[in-house]
Amino acid sequence: MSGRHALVIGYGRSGRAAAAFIKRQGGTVRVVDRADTPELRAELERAGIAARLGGYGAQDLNGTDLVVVSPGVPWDEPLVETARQRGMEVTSEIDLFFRACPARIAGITGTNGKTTTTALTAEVLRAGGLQVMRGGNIGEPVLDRIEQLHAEDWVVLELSSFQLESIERPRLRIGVVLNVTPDHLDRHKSFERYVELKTRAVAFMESDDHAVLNVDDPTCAAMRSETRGRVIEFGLHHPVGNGVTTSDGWIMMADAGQPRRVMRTADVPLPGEHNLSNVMAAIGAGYAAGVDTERMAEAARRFKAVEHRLEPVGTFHGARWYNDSKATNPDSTYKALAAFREPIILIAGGRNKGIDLEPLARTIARRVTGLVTMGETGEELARLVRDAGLDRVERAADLGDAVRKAAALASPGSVVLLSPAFTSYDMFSDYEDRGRRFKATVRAELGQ
Ligand code: UMA
Repeated sequence: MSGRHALVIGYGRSGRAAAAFIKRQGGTVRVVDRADTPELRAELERAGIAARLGGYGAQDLNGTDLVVVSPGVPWDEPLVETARQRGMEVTSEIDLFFRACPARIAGITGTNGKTTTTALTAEVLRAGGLQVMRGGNIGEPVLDRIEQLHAEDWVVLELSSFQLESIERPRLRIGVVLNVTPDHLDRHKSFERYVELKTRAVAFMESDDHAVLNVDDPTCAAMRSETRGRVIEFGLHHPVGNGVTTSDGWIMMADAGQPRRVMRTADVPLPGEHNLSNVMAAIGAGYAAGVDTERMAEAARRFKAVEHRLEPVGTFHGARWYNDSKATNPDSTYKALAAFREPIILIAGGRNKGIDLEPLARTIARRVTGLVTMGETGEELARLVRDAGLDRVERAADLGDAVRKAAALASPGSVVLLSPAFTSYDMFSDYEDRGRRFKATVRAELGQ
């Protein structure tokens, strides 16, 4: 980076890590960001970084030879396209990481379950005595920690489609693909393009790498023919040749020899079949890294829910409340709805990413006993769910109102679930902000 003049577009978690790395390596950094807030200004000043805030344009490329794009900035953003046309190098925090990382990288991607499986996989590998750094889309940038890594270490990365798009050669020693259903179509334009980006997680492998693929998902199963790596399958509903399966209440490892028991399915500490599948994926990754079966089982048994993914908030007036704010697409909400047998009061709604609301409305009407909607899609979702036959539907003005209305619909023994099915950007700064405010509001409104 010495002698390079970088322009970082977007000064969030990823941009901050990239800027710090480039400066440490002897390059100069300028930042542009569409936002302009006193906090952002203060932070840039503290870091001693020159910036232009409140927007950007072609003039910001003057004096630059390297453009670092944040994941939230479209890869075909006009400024980025102009940089390419001018022959400048375009990269990202995660791309710079892949280029310079001395350690082995295990990557987890898929539409849903990435964060839980990333956290689980990191625990499984650690239980095997391996040195592990966890990061990526899970909210923990890695480039600013790259100097801590050694060749024998493992990096366990959650990889989003935005990140996979921006990595020139995403070679993974272990690549896990959990599932692929329509998401982020506003950004990637077509489902085909989205699948193509997810496939990059296994497309750059060599023959001693491992692709861990969900055979219950046809798109993932088809990736078998897109990789040179060895395939480890996992599946609950389809036969597994070499990999992780279930039989008679046990998670089993089926490889060349006799299938071996790993752990009881009843000992999986997270609700729902999708979480059983996530645990099986992490076990597949652990197997690829050579972790002992008993160690893997121990790590999975003691695993705790990740914040904002079916995270228990507490029991109030006999109803159990859950924060599933990470559900930013319908498929994630379907999985949450399938995780409980109890009557469900659902809180949903937010900003739409170009998804048809009708199938969601029909599933909600069939599966829940009461619905409270909020945010930009709130009105339409409420109407469609009523049309699909559910009477107990309320429209909330804000989060506090949603919590009070859901509490009024709940009864002892029911589950109250925030699983919005849409992004949070209409009312909150991100899904974490939405989840934390939800928990605080529930406790303030209903706690003792
Ligand atoms: N910004 C612009 N122009 C834009 C978009 C954003 O200037 O067009 C600015 C914003 O004003 C802000 C900054 O860029 O100041 C934010 O950058 P960012 O949106 O890339 O967010 P980061 O904080 O850098 O977080 C990113 C990932 N965000 C996105 O992919 C949107 C985080 O994933 C990730 O955890 C983090 O890097 C560390 O790797 C979050 C996410 O929502 C969790 N991911 C999506 C998902 O999971 O569905 C893909």
